[in-house]
Amino acid sequence: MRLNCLAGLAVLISASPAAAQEITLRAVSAFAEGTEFSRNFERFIEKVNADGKGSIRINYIGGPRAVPPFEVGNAVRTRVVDMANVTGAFYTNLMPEADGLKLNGKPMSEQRANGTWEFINQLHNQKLNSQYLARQFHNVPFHIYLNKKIEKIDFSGLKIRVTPVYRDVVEALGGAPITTPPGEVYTALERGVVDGYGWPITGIFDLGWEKVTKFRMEPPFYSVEVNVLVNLDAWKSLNNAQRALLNNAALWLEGRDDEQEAIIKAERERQTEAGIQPLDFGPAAGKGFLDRAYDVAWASVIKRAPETGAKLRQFAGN
Ligand code: 173
Repeated sequence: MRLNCLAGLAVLISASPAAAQEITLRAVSAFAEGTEFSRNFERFIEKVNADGKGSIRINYIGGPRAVPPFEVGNAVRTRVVDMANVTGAFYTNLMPEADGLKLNGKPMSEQRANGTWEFINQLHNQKLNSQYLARQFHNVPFHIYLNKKIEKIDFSGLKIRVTPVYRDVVEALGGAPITTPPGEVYTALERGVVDGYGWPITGIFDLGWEKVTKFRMEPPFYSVEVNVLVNLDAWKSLNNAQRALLNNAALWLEGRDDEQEAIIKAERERQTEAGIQPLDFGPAAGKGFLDRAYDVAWASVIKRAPETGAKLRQFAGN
C-alpha cells in the first residue's frame, strides 16, 4: 500500500506541468570566476536558482576557461551557451554600437524609462540574437594605469594594453594600443610588453595587478558596462512566469550598482596603500582629456554605425 502510494506520487510529479516545464540555462562569464565583474552575476544566479526552484535553473559553467572572452558574444548568438555576463567591448565585431554603451552613464532605471534600454535591446535582438537582460556598473569609471611616469596627458612612446573601450583615446593621445583579454595583462606588464593598461577603478587586486602597477592616471572616464545577455531562442522558449522571474532578478542585479560607491572608495584607498600613485594634472587638463575621450569614442562609433550610433548618442545626451 505504502509502495503503491509512492509510485502513484512519482507518476503525478513527473506528469505535472510545472515539473515538465523546468528549464535549465547554461551560463558563462567573460570575466574570471569570483572576480569583481563576475561577482554580482554569480549572486544573480544564486538568486534565480533560489527564487526559481522547480521552474528555472541556471547552470553556471564558469569564466574564460570555458569560453574565451572575445568569443562570448558569438557563443550567446549561436546558443553555444544560453546566457552570458559580458561587456559590449568584447563583441564590437558583431555589434559596433556596443562600443557606445560605455558612453552612457545614466542609471538603468532612467535608461529603462526613457527608451534607451529598448533601443539597445533591439540592437541585441538583431545583431546578437539575444535579449539585453541587464546592464551593470553604470557608475563605475575606467582609468589608464601606467608604469612609466608622464609629465602631461600624452601617451607618445608608450605601449598600452587596451580593449575597444580604450583603443580610440589611447591612439588619439599618441600611444600604441595592444589588445589583450584580461587574462594576459599580468604577464604583459611583468615582461614589459606594455607600459600600462586600461581597466576600471575596481578589480585590480583580484588579479594581483597591484604588484605590477606604479601609477593611476586621473581623471576617471566613461562608464563600465557589463551585460547579462540571454540567447533570443532560449528567451522565447520561456513561459511568462520564467521571463518575469529573470526580469525581476535583472532589476535586482541593476540595483546592486548602489553598492559601488562604497566599493570604489575602498578600492582607491587600497590602491594608495599598495603604493599606486595617482598622476593628476589638474582640472583643466582633466577636462581636456575627458572632452577628447568622449569625442573620439563617439566619432568612432558613429563612423561604424552612422544612424544607430547617432541615436545612441542622443540617448546618452553627451
Ligand atoms: O579592460 C577590459 O578588459 C575591459 O574592456 C573591461 C570592460 C568592462 C569591465 C572590465 C573590463
